[in-house]
Amino acid sequence: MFQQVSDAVISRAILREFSKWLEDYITSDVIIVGGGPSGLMAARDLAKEGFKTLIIEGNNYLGGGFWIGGYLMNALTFRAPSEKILEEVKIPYKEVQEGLFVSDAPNACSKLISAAYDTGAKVLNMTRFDDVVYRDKRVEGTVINWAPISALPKQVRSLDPISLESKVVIDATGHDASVCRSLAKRNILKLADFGPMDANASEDLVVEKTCEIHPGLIITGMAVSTAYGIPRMGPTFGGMLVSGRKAAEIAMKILSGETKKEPSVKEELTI
Ligand code: 48F
Repeated sequence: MFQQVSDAVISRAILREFSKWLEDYITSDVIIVGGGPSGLMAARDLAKEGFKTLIIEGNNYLGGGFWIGGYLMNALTFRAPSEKILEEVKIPYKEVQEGLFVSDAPNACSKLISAAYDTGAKVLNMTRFDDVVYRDKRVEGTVINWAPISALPKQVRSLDPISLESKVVIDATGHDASVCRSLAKRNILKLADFGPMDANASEDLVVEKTCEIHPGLIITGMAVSTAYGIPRMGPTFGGMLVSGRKAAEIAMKILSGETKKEPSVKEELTI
C-alpha cells in the first residue's frame, strides 16, 4: 500500500530537513520565547506581515495555558472587544451575556496554533530559553538548549547551549517571565511579582503595560503582570490576545526603524 522507503532514508529526511531550517533560523527578525496565547498571537501577526519569526517553547506542545479554562474546565472566557480577534483567527465562540464570550478550549487553542503556522511562524519545541545574547546594552538573541537537559542530574547537566540571534526578542513565558528574569538576576532590570486576582483591573493593565521593557526586549501576556506587579487575572484570555497583538505592533515599529540601520546581526553562520 505505502511507498517503499528504507529506514535510513527516513532518518536522513528528518535530519536534513531539520538542520536546513534550523540553520536558516539561527538569525531571525523576532524570537518569541513561549508559545502560549500571547506568544502565538504575536507570532501570527508578525509572520503575517512577512517578518521572520521563531517561537521557542519548552514543552513538546504549543498553547501554554490556552488548552483549558479555570479549574480544569474546557471553556475559555473572553471579554469584548477581544471577540474580534476570535473572528479573525476563526475561533468559534458564543456570547453568554453582553460582552462576555466563551470558546471551547482545545478548539480555540488548536486554531490559534494553526493561525501562527499558516502565516509562516516557525517553532522550536522541547527547547528551553537559557539566557539572552546581550551586546551594547541591548538584547540581541537567545541562548537555548534542549529542554530535557534541564531534567538531567546536576553532575551531567553542564552541557553547553547554542545561541540564536534576532533583532527583537519577545518574552511570552507567562508568569515565569523567564527572559526578564535573566536580566533581573544581573540587576539590569527590576521585576515586581504579580498581585492577587482581579480580572477587571488586570486585563486592561496587562495590555497597557505591554512594552519594550529593555532595548531589544518586549514583554507580553502574563510576563507583563510579573514584571509590573499587576494583579493576576485567572481564566480570561482576551487580554492575552490583545497584548500579543500589541507586542507584535511594537516589534514591527522597531524592525521598520532598523531597516534603515546596519542589521544588528553581524555575521551569518557559514560552514
Ligand atoms: O503561561 P502561558 O499560557 O503564557 P501567556 O501567553 O498566557 C497566560 C494564560 O495562559 C493564563 C492566564 C491568563 O489568562 O493567567 O495563564 O502569558 O504560556 C507560556 C509558555 O511559555 C513556555 C511555557 O512552556 C508555556 O508554553 N515557557 C516558559 N518558560 C520557558 C518557556 C522557557 N524558559 N523556555 C521555553 N519556554
